[in-house]
Amino acid sequence: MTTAGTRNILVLNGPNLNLLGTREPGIYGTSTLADVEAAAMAAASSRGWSVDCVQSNHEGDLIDAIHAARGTAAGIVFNPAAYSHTSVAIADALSAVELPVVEVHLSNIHRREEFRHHSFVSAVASVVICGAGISGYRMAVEYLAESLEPERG
Ligand code: CA2
Repeated sequence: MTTAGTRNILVLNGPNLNLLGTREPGIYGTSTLADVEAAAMAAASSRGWSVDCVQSNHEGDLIDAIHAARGTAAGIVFNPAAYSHTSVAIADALSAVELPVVEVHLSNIHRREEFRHHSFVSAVASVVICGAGISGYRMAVEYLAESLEPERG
């Protein structure tokens, strides 16, 4: 069951993802951030859940959004973008709020440059989805909704 009846998921996107669909379509596809958020919202609402969508290019703002999720969300779908590979502070914030986290990457980070192969967030995530493009967000929402309400199947 969800805590305090919160059937809400924070969908959090990190730096430069506001540019989605405008550059590098060969790596990230042609969907925009609005498309990503709409896909997550559709997946949630079809299961009776809602989403709060936040994107920031600033590490501290992402940390504040993670802290704020405590009490407003039952889980977090998070593409930390480049901060995945650099930010112990973000990993610590996720650890502190004790919410289930699904880390999502549009691209398969393991097929790319070596510096993208390690993610500090993966160590505190329940699930990691990478390489599925925008579908990864839908899968992440489905996982959280189903794992937080297993009796609903
Ligand atoms: O594959 C992913 O989703 C990434 O998290 C995307 C990050 C990258 O640093 C990670 O290694 C993998 C980059 C997001 C930048 O997004 C852009 C989108 C369009 C144009 C330029 C950047």
